[in-house]
Amino acid sequence: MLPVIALIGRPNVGKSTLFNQLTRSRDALVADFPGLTRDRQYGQGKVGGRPYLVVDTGGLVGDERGLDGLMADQVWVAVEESDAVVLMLDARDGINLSDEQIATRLRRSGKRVFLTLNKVDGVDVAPVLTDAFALGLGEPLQIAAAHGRGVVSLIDRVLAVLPEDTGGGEGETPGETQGIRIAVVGRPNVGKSTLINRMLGEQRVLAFDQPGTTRDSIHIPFERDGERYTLIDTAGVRRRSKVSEAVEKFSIIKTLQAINDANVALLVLDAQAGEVTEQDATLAGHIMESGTALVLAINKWDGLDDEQRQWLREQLDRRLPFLDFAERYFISALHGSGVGKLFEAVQLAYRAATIKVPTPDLTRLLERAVYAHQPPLVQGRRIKLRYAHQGGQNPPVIVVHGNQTARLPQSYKRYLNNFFRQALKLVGTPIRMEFKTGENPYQGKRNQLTARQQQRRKRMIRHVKK
Ligand SMILES: Nc1nc2c(ncn2[C@@H]2O[C@H](COP(=O)(O)OP(=O)(O)OP(=O)(O)O)[C@@H](O)[C@H]2O)c(=O)[nH]1
Ligand SMILES: [Mg+2]
Repeated sequence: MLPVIALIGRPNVGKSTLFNQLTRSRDALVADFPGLTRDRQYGQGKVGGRPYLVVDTGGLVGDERGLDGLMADQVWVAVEESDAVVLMLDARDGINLSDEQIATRLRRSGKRVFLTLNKVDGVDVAPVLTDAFALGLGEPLQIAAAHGRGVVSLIDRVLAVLPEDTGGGEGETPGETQGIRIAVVGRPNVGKSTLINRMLGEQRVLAFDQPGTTRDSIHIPFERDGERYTLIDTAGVRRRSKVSEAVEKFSIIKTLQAINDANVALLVLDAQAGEVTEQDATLAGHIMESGTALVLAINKWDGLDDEQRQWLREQLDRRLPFLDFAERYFISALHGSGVGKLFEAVQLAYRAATIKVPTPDLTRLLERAVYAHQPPLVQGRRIKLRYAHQGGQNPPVIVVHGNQTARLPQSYKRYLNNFFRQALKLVGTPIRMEFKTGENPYQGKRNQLTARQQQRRKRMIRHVKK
């Protein structure tokens, strides 16, 4: 399961700055999709091939009351749901009573705490170090989040003590006994439990609970028409007979982990809510970010008149334009209409997500795409795209090799993405495009620089880095 790291600390210590650093690797991957807004609080990152989830929290003072108390409660829920906590201190501000109160509570939580001293750039940390040590959480790791200093060692240290993500997220094929893993996700009350009940109950399926899965999300293997599936249930349903009484507990962390564990996410929306909400869009964004295949189920479609249906369709186009690759299914979990079709949709999305395309075929497609529409000139030189190979599955990763690929405009990347999608008839899965610049035509041809030129070059590089 995707390990979860919570960032905790007083206001202004630099939690959000660190969050941005830790999730930046993913920025590039999702930046291509228009309309997608990133969640400012929950983000995925990857270091050395290991994915993780980071939670940024609001600043804590230590002894909040009233409304502040409620907000602080949220922070402690995040601590509860995480595998490791990074407690941030401010080297400029020093350690104060708030830090001590937070540290005390963290020590009692039994969570793994990584004490981290931020903003160590340009200050004498010696006195603060002593105070920090007195918090009883060991010696703090020193970082300067704003400059990215120490950030990788911090995450390395955290990941080293956390269990490997064996959930089979990105790039893995499902175990033979599990079949296609489907995460049913959505806001509270959209009808996830009813839908799961339908999917399991209506058909002649073999369903059984598999207890002992960590952190409350349960995996329900079953078979339908000779195809194996595993439903990953975040809705808090335990027994089929008790579905109607089950109180749904919504946890974004649990949801994100389920998405990451799944091959296909079944995102359930509530048609009778009359709109696509912010939270729907955020969940959709997370699914995009994780690269999981996607089927959109618009539930409670019964009882809407034509005008309401039309309105909702427009809402979907407007608010979730980046999900144009996913098919929409209008269903009623309550009455069962459209539910059977979801299985075909899931299979289709899964097949698309796990497609294997040989390099010559991909390269031919690339040539066709380039022939139809040339990449632009950059400073008088044409960007050349030479060949493509597949770099992964679920989602399919297409790696395009050429020169000056770093300068390809977003619009051209999008064009290629659409071209491959249409040519390969991929429905229900995002495609991830990576661009690599291969042999540099000027390689080995560079003139030797004189000592003075080298000095100058160093100065310029230093200047540019600032
Ligand atoms: N000098 C220096 N400043 C930093 C560093 N990291 C963050 N800052 C600055 O500290 C200020 C607060 O940073 P944030 O990341 O917003 O702090 P936060 O902990 O998220 O604050 P709250 O969300 O309000 O609790 C900003 O002005 C940052 O630019 C650092 O490593 N060095
Ligand atoms: Mg912040």
